Amino acid sequence: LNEQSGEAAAAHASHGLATGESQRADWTIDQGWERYTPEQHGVWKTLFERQTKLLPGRACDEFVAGMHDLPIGPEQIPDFRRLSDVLMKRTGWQVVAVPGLVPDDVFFEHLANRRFPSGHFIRKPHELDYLEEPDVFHDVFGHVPMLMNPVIADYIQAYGQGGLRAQRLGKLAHLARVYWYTVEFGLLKQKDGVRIYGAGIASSYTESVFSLDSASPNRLRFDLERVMRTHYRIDDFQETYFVIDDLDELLQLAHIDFAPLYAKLDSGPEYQPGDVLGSDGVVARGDGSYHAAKAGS
Ligand code: HBI
Ligand code: FE
Repeated sequence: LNEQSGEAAAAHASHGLATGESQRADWTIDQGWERYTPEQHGVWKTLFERQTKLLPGRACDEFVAGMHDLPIGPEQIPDFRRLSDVLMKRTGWQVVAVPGLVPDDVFFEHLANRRFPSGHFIRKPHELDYLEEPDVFHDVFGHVPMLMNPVIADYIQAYGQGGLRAQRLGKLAHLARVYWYTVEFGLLKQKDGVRIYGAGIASSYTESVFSLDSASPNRLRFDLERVMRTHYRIDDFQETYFVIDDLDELLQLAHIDFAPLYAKLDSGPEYQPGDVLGSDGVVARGDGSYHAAKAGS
């Protein structure tokens, strides 16, 4: 979840293991569902309720449908065993618990085998709007509903397989940008307007509003090579969101041989997060006011 290597990030994962918990070679642990305290379930409830109020008319139809069919509700942090039972029947995916960020190769290996690694911990009451590592609210509320969709299910598996290849070719940074601008921060054009499908947006109260309603960010048509050349922000709202026409556009990506593209990326420009190019399909050009105000203050 980081433009540097997940390796470095995982090394200072701050959410340690409770006594008696043990980590397997693939970094998975027991979720320890019985160990969540009433306060922790309460943080989930706060996050769940405010996000559920916000998402109608903002999240894409596939997100809403996935959420509807899963055992996810306000009262308790979901039990991964019950989520996996439903997911497995629908798309063959499972949710496995990890202590936080895991090394890139470990992450990809899980995805390639249709296991979604989810942080088992939940953010503290004073961190509701910002945290560095993916917790159970981001991973389960943000990602798991989309994994109920067969297209996303295949796309994320392909990302895992592609990640292992990209690592061998030294092109991981470029591939990670595709994940970032689709699975995490993607927007989708629906008949009735632009909607959210990215988990980083869908699990964020403030960015759910910013990404769709603010005049500040650019909303540009997704283009694979363009995205692979584009840096992203990990510490603040995105300056640019890339919009796809439908989820099938992602499935096509899963079938492209990236090797020739990686070779092409060895030369040519890199773009900054806020750049708009003459060749871009502009859905909405942002005025950049949000980040400009921050830079000036
Ligand atoms: N680990 N648990 C977890 N979740 C992620 O989203 C994640 C990770 N490790 C590495 C990683 N993401 C990214 O850096 C890769 O997608 C490149
Ligand atoms: Fe994520």
